[in-house]
Amino acid sequence: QANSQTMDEMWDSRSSDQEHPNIGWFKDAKFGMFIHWGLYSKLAGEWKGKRYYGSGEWIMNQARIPIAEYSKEAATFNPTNFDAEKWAQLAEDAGIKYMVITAKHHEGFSMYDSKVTDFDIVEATPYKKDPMKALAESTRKRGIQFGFYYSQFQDWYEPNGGKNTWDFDESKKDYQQYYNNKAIPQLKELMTNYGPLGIVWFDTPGGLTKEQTNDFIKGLRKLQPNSLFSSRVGHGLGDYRDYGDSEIPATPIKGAWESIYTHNDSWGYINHDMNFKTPREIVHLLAQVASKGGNLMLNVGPDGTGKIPEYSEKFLRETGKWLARNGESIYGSTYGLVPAQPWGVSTSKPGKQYLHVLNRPLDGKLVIPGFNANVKSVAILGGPASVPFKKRGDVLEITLPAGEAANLATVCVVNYAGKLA
Ligand code: JFZ
Repeated sequence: QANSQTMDEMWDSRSSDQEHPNIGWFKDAKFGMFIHWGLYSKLAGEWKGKRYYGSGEWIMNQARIPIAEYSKEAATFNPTNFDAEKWAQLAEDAGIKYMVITAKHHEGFSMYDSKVTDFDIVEATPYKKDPMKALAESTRKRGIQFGFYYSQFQDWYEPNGGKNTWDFDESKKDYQQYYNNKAIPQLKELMTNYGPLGIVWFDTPGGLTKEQTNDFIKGLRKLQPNSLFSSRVGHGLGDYRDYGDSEIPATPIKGAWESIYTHNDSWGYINHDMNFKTPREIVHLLAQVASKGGNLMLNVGPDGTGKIPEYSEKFLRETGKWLARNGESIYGSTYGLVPAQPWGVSTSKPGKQYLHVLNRPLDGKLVIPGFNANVKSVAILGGPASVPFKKRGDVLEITLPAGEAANLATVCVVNYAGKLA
């Protein structure tokens, strides 16, 4: 809907010698938290008594709300429940390694202290504080990489920003004017005032040629050479690939990449969406994405008061408990060498295959075809250091211990010698 370019146009597959020198932490991180938070969070998927389902952050567009009306919402936006320490602690407890939050989404409202516009949380709301300052500190102090989402092209508040077709005529817009006077100066603020950023997450590119995009990137890189830029900066540029929303590639991918998922059916908070993925579903997603070599960035949508939905909090904590026991199979792993099986998926570290049992066979027997390396031992993470296994030619058979029924996903570690081909 929002794209001016297709995924293919947005990405050239790149080889490892072109990788960003700071890509290592990202490849090891595996689990990120995405946060969509803005004025739309207060609207919560409702406008003038009518409900809108999915993508709550798009309500201004969905309901064709004029800027003059939408911007009035800022006067009553007062997120007094926001607590940076709580959010960052939840992320840490969930086993999250990086956080990316919307500094400005398509609605055009700045959720940080911006001198570029008055339409920001400090000047336009009764809250008057900069939540991003606090969040940058709280995450960094816990060793969590912090980053900003910034909608660099779509800005429905600006006469020259992309894609507000209900207040303006798109054909009369001067995108360059918008880039020069809002997007670039704001990105400079974000990359100057919040300490080292792990990521700048661009979205839905438009209005720039490839050459202009290159210049745009070069200018920003000077401010923070270590920050990673998402592929949605456009034209096949950026430091790692983002798949389309809720998409896992079919085959393992070598370069750095990320799958992004909503927790319920929306990015921005919606008060009538209870379709939250369970802890089991989250763990299985994480294992599936890691088995292809990628990161999972899972979204949470805090409400307009700054509260993270109770199910997001509860289910993330349970995910964190699983990771505390099984994280060795996720963090720092690379894609699995055992292809997906009816019982589950695998991840790798040198000399080890981690078998994630997502569907436990009723007889407890795992069959792993094509395991043509010498198996030394098989262990269960957080369980027995040695479990029975047999080799029949290239077929490895493992007998899972009884019990484990409550485990969201049992992980077997196969220690082997030689090369799995
Ligand atoms: C964009 C936004 O429009 C949306 O509100 C949300 O922030 C999401 C994370 O990103 O939506 C997109 C952008 C790209 C694709 C899909 C949805 N894509 O490439 O498949």
